[in-house]
Amino acid sequence: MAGSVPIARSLKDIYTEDALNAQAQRWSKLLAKFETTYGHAPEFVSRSPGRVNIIGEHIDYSLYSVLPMAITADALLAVSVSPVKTTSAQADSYKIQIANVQEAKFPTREFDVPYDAVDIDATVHEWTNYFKSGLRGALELLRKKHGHDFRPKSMQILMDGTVPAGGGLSSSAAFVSASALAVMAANGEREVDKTALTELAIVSERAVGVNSGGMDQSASVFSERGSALFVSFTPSLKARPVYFPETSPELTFLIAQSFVTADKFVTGPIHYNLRVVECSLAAAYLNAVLNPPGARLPADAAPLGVSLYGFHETYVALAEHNNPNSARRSIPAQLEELIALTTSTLTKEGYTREEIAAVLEITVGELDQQFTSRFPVRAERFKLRQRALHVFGEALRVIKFMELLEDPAYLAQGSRGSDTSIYNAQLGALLNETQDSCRQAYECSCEEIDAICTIARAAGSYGSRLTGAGWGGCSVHLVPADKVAAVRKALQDEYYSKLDLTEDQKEAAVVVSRPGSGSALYLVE
Ligand code: NG1
Ligand code: MG
Repeated sequence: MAGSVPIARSLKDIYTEDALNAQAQRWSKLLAKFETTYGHAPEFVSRSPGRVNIIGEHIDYSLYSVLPMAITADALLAVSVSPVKTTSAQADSYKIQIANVQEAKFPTREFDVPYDAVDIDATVHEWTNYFKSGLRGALELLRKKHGHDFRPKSMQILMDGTVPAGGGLSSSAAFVSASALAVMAANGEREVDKTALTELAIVSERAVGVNSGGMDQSASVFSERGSALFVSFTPSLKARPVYFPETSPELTFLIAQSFVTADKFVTGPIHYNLRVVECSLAAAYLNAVLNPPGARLPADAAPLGVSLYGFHETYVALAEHNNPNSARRSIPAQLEELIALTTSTLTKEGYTREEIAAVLEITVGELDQQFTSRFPVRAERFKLRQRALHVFGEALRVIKFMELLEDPAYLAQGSRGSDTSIYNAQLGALLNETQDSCRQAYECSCEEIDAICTIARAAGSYGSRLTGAGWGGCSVHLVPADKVAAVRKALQDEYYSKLDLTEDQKEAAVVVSRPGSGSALYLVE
């Protein structure tokens, strides 16, 4: 699925049939508002969608494979390029003018950006930071290609985003990917390589203060209409489409909001960034105990620099030093072995900095320097065992889910029109196990999401779980088509009716999403 980001000529190239009408209206409004704002039409629109993760939660930053799919909701950036200013005052900068269709929430900004650096203040919560992080990443790529003296163009931008922020559908990755793509296109690149765009969006998003993995940006850039996306990160980033089998009853993915906003920017130090650190510490701890002395992992072992120490590298080191047979084991067998080793090695409920530093044979100061300086975290104890067990268990569930989806017996029964409920239910059971593990071992669910899952399952969902980072946000449900109405009604009666929701929120609370397409550039003729 490598290749360049597609250039769309019509909205039919971008959206599924059921979404076309509403999207066409939204696009006309965006183009018209661009004209009234800037006095001329935009040259192009860059587009990147949000995603829902089907299975594989909180394992992308440990470099295990995940299965997300793109949704219809997206970030659109309408853009025109202004001639470079040459007055002496502006000779060493270019200008970015950026506005949003939701002006009240996202105020208009104007920046003179010096040629040599894009400053991002990750300590303030500012919507345009996401644009700037895409800008910074794209410029690095352009400079690699054109040399250090490359002069970026000034840009006029109007944004329209429909992925709810803090809702677990990855508005941030959609915005950063669309921004990076817009900057590439504004600077003359019309053939933007998908892998390069994804990698730069992953690294860029960290400038906003979240030590994220690579699932969201991959899903946003690579997805193809009608299919989910199997993303693997090692030995290098790869994505392939995965088609859901014909089943009877037909399967749908229902996405339900909890309306609990989980803002990683605010809660990173006790939630998301802390989990990344806990995984990294768990890998380093296992390495220190299980591998022979001196078998130090390379710093920043993971590709894309996701974490300082990755579980995968720990395992490879383990295999090389202790048990040459391990290296030849299948991934599921490796994961089973890691689960057993974790259970026997990490026996405490939580570990203090002092305890971990002693095992790593470093000082507490060195530990903080290596693990918690770039993205600060707040914790007295690090729950290494629970986090590691979630990661290995979840990585195994992704493999089992894929095996089921591609099971010839399932495919044969589905295409014959025979009842596939037994298989459907097995897929659902894996989703339910993910939810249990997220709730108990990874502690990234919340009461509201737990309640939504219980209600949906009782009304006929095969499997229900949180999707995305958690601590609020969205849930995803595998529901037979003939039970969608019942699940909707149960959620309305038992959950949403108790909240004070606006009409728009009521409308957006539950959607049945078809797998949508990924990033695109639309040239305005
Ligand atoms: P959300 O919070 O849904 O955007 C985050 C991370 C992913 C992944 C999931 C958990 C970012 C951009 N994304 O998703 O990489 O780790 O949590 O599986 O931070
Ligand atoms: Mg996000």
